[in-house]
Amino acid sequence: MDPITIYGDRKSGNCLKVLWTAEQTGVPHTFVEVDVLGGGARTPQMLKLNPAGQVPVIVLSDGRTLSQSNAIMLHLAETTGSSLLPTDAYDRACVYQWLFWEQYSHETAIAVRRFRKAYQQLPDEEIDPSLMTRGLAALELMDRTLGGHTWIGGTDGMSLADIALVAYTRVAPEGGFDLSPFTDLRSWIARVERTLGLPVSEC
Ligand SMILES: N[C@@H](CCC(=O)N[C@@H](CS)C(=O)NCC(=O)O)C(=O)O
Repeated sequence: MDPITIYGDRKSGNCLKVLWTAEQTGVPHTFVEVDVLGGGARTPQMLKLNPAGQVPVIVLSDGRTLSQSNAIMLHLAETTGSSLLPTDAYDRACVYQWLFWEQYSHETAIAVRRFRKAYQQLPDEEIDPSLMTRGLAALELMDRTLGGHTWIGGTDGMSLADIALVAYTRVAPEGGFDLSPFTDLRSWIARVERTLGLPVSEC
C-alpha cells in the first residue's frame, strides 16, 4: 500500500488505534502530532482535512482523506488483506459487532470519564455518575466474554476488535475505573499489549 499520513494525538486512544493498525498491517505511515487539548484539531488546516474538527484523520497518497478511527482501521486492514479482519463473513461481522459496540457503549463512557478526570482534572463529584456506571457495565461484559475467548471477537488471532477495545481499556484506571476485579480482562490487556509490542500495563 502507498504511504499514508496519520494526524493524531498520542494521548488519544482513537488515534493510537489507527497508529497500531498501520504498524500491524505494515502500511508505511508518517504520524503528525496534533495537540487536541490546545485546539489543534480545529485549526483551518485541520478542518479542511476533517470538517468535524477531530482526529484521527488520515490522508492517502492521492490526497483523499478519511476520518473515524474504526473506519480507518477497516480501510487499512481491507486494503492490505490483513488477518486482523477475518475472511469468513460471519467472523468478520463479529469483529464489526465489537467495533460498533466500542464506539457506542465503551468509548463514550470510559474515554469520556478519563478525559474529565485526567485531562480536565474535574473532581469526582463534578463528573456525570452515569459514566462510571456505564463504563463498569462495559468492562464487566468484556470480562465475561473473555472468560470464554482468548480474543474479544472470538477469532483465532488478534483482530481489529482487540486493537479498538484495548486502546481505552488499558488506560481505564486513569478515568478512575478499578480493573482489579476483572481477571480475564487484565490477562487480555497484557496479551494484546504483548502482541502489539507495547509495554505491559500493571493494572
Ligand atoms: N468517533 C471518533 C471520535 C474522534 C474524537 O473524539 N477525537 C477527539 C480526540 S479522541 C478529538 O479530536 N477532539 C478534538 C476536539 O473536540 O476539539 C473516532 O473514532 O475517530
